[in-house]
Amino acid sequence: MKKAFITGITGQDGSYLAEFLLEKGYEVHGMIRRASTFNTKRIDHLFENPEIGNKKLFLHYGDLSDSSNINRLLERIKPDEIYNLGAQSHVKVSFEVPEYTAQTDAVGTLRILDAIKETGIKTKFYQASTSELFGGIPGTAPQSEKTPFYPKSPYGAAKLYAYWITVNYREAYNIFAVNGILFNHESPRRGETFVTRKITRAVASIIAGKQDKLSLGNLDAKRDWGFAGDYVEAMWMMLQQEKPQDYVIATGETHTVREFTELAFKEVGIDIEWKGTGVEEKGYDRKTGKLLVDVNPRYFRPAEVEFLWGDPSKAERELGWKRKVDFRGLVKMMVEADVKEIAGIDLETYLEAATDKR
Ligand code: NDP
Ligand code: GDR
Repeated sequence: MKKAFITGITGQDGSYLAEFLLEKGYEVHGMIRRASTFNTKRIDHLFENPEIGNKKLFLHYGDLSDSSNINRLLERIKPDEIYNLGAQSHVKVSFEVPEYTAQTDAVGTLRILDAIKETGIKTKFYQASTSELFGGIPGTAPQSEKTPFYPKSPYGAAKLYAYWITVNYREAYNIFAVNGILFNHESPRRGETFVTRKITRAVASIIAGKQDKLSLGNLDAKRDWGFAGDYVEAMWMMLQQEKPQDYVIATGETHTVREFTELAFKEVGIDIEWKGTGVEEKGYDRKTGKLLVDVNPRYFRPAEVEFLWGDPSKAERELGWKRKVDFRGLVKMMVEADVKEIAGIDLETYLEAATDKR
């Protein structure tokens, strides 16, 4: 039985990857941080299965800032594959905590690579690199493995170091280490402060009568949004290759934040009216079925990545990877899940009831 070690197992991708690897018959070890509240919500369901919890899935306390712990864990577990998904992953937050972001996202990656080198364990290493490396410079899209980097945030700069130190340890010490340069990927498990989930939660909260207003930042930013469940498969595929190489993973489509918002609200029959900054009016008008969305500079970033559009052709050609969920399907999946969770109703049932009222 192969053993995998995942940092960031409690996050969106970590939870999907753990499921995927368990399904493939792996023994999965995950690093979790000690927190004052429960932080294992995304993987609790796995522990409920008596065949998995503490038989095939094991959690270990640790932190990417703690080298001695990382060394000890790797020496003890001796994983066949390491997936470094742990990170301070919020771009806007990285402007507020740049040093911490560098410690975790940049030096944290070095700590694992150096632990591999020093302990001499035979393992393969996956680094969660990102489309934020590209910075969305005009004229560079669609972005591929050959596109020059130009990070626009402390997060992007930290991930740039992590990218290059991964390449460097591969070349210098012959470690099987790869970068997956993943474009934005989302799911019903997406963190609630990322824009897609903020929007789909707002859809559900508004129809449930728990929220009236929605404020967003840059509506014109373009992102290549895919489904996280599809993307974790690509991570695994990269580690099954003969030679370690870096790959872009994306859908090859790009959409604005505005389009995502309109599509998400359309799923529940709400039309949007866009307003400028400082709109004081009530957001959702139940009589007209219209929602006023305002732009709040609070959500702007000191520097912005305006345009991301990935070219996944190398991964499609060499890994045989292909995304299964398209943009529409992703929006619908997220709206459905949040409507169920927050409004406590199936989307279909809600829509039927709404049609009956009309
Ligand atoms: P999440 O924010 O959902 O998860 C981040 C994980 O990292 C959590 O498990 C978190 O633990 C853990 N973590 C944070 N800080 C530390 C630390 N100091 N030591 C150990 N663990 C830590 O991110 P995603 O799942 O969305 O992303 C996974 C990885 O992929 C990240 O590295 C991200 O930067 C990168 N990425 C993500 C993309 C996306 O669109 N989702 C695209 C490209 C790259 P806790 O639960 O305790 O907070
Ligand atoms: P991103 O994701 O920065 O691309 O990083 P996020 O969802 O935070 O932002 C996407 C775009 O939407 C704009 N935006 C807003 N963003 C947030 N969070 N909240 C808002 O209210 C809002 N309004 C508009 C942003 O300005 C931005 O342009 C994600 C993370 O998962 C990273 O870890 C990962 O590396 C990249 O995707 C690829």
